[in-house]
Amino acid sequence: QQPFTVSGKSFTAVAINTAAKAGEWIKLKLGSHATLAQKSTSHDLVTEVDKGSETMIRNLIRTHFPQHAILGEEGVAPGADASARALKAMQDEEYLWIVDPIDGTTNFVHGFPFFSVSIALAHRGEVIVGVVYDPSRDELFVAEKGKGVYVKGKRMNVSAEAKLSDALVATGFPADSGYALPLNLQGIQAVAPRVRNIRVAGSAALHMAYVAVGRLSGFWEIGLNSWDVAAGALLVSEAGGLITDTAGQPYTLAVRHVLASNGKIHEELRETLAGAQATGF
Ligand code: 2AM
Ligand code: CA
Ligand code: CA
Ligand code: CA
Repeated sequence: QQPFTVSGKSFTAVAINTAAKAGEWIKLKLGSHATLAQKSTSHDLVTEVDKGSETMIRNLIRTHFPQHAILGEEGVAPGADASARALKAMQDEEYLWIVDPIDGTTNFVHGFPFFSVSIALAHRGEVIVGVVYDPSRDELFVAEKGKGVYVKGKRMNVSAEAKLSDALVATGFPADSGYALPLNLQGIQAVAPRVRNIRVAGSAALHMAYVAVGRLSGFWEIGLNSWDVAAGALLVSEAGGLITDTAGQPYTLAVRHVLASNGKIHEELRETLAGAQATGF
């Protein structure tokens, strides 16, 4: 049996079709999102569209692979502890789909066209398929373990910048910024003078996809969850980049403080964050 199929059904094809369907539906709902709720604070939003997208994704995956487990953001109680517990309970499943039905909800709510659908499939804790879909630009970023990254049928690679001074990097502010906000500000203060520029566009998954295809040289963020990172992590590594935690340790599903890059600027970026005590560790 092929590792990327079960009874002739391709995991990747299902991931692609599911992300595209959910993304198209999200785009239709842009500007008319009805019920808006605050999950924990005014920084932490959820709409009916997040929930509808997750339901659609779960149903599509279940139709094709009823025996697979699914971990989705909107199926987990808010907060870092609940997220970590949910992952721990599921990470050893033979097949686990890890889903962020809208990554960049704040952008979606404000109509800022930088949000995505992120779908990953892990086999016994290792990500083997990662798909990030940007409905605003109709761009689908696809990675398969050992097979590289494709966008619109074209093989993609990370960028070539070898020095931080030539790098365009991105970061993000996670919403429950209690402990992360000061770390982020310290990190930005230390990194800004050493890079070409910084972007903070609001979707961790899409930022990582951009690292994979060479539009960004690097990305870091403190306090993410598995569904923000899993698909993007495979995109980055399959495009020839490096994905670790902010201390430089190898990526696992449990990593929350993320450092992704083209590989060449990784150490310089890590050192800069460490020097500013902005790694979250
Ligand atoms: P979301 O839109 O799916 O919630 C922006 O910096 C990134 O942080 C986005 O990927 C966003 O994902 C994520 N994020 C938003 N709220 C968060 C929270 N309460 N805790 C951790 N991450 C969050
Ligand atoms: Ca959220
Ligand atoms: Ca997210
Ligand atoms: Ca989300």
